[in-house]
Amino acid sequence: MTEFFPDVPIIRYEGAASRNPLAFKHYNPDEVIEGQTLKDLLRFSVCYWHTFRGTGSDPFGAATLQRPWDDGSDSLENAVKRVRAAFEFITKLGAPFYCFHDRDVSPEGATLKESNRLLGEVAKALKEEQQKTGVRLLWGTANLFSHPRYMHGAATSCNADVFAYAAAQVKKAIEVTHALGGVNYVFWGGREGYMNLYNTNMKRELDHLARFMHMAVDHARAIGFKGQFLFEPKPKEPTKHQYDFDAAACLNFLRANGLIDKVKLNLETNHATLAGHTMMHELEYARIQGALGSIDANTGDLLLGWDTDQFPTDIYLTTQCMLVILEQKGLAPGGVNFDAKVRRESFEPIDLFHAHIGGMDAFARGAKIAAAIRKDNVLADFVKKRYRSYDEGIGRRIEEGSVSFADLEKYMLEKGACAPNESGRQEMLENIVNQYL
Ligand code: XLS
Ligand code: NI
Ligand code: NI
Repeated sequence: MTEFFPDVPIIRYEGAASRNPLAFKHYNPDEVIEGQTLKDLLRFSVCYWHTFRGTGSDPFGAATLQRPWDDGSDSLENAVKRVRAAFEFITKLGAPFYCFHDRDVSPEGATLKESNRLLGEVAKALKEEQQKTGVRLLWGTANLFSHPRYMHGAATSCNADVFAYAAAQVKKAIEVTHALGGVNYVFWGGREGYMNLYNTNMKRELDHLARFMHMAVDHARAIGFKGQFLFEPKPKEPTKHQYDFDAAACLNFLRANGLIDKVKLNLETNHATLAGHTMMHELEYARIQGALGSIDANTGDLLLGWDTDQFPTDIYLTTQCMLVILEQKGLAPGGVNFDAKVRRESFEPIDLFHAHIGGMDAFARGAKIAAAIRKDNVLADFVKKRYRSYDEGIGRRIEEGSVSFADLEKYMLEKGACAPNESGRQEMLENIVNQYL
């Protein structure tokens, strides 16, 4: 089992006092938080695309990352070898799940038939490793954005053949996800958006996207896939206008198209901030509508305006995420997937371990801090009290829907003036939260 990372032992929990960079300081998988082990609460997942297909190239420079097991070729042999390296990594890390796009794990063939065959071959190796290690598939997805055929989008392409090709690709990806026991399937829009309305029929594109999702869900159900479908919001990249801009845009799309009971959201931190929201906002917005399915855990850089997909290390951020996640008792069948990549300067394989250990520790610590805040009810009590005017009297009648504008006018004419406002105490609450960090 130490073929690819010979210098790395199984990563273990050593506690906060440990100075071992290859040990968890906070992620003790067996520790129980609000009735669940951290392992079950967080359901960590390693993403295949950044961790095993990332090269470190950027628009200004070539690949930098050293991946000795990868010969850089598109051969099936190389793809299978990569699977072995990936499972050694995931197992040593102790992550219970992984995720992939079809084209991360297997190469694109000259024809659809050949691509499907290659994916089927690699899936055999994935299945074998899953059985050997007990690692499970959190979600599968299809890459509908890299190949030039998707230049105008996939389900929203102006070219019906491209729509058909994308459908065939997703059909296969769902089948492979099902065969590997995947518990979710993700739609990320990729190029589903547009650059300029002069050449775009927005109505038709959105209708096509809805049709596409319905067909995907129908096919999945027909073959017996019981996993959860997830839609991942992302603004700006790669198109100027993404149809899946944020949680609000995605939920509106799902609701308007009869998909709201079939598809939940997979929320990513860096996408939230690019959309001008905090991750906590996106999580809460989805949660209150029963649509918080899973998360892509990463972080952006406030000084850089693009999707930098960094590993999350900010305890303040993870605490805020966990406050919302604990409120809905976890994410299962979703999980915490590290859709994150090491910097191109962190080019050694060992950097992959440091990055994931840090992310897992940051979330474990955030979970413990959030649980402590929740145990003392410091925020919940304040919020409850803040809205108490709706618990009785006129407020209660407003919430019940038993008053009209005319009733409210009468009420206010009689009363004359509003009850005095009370301070929002934002600074005090921020100070209280800091006491738990
Ligand atoms: C890209 C997205 C992508 C999805 C899966 O920015 O985050 O990685 O998570 O297609
Ligand atoms: Ni993502
Ligand atoms: Ni991203």
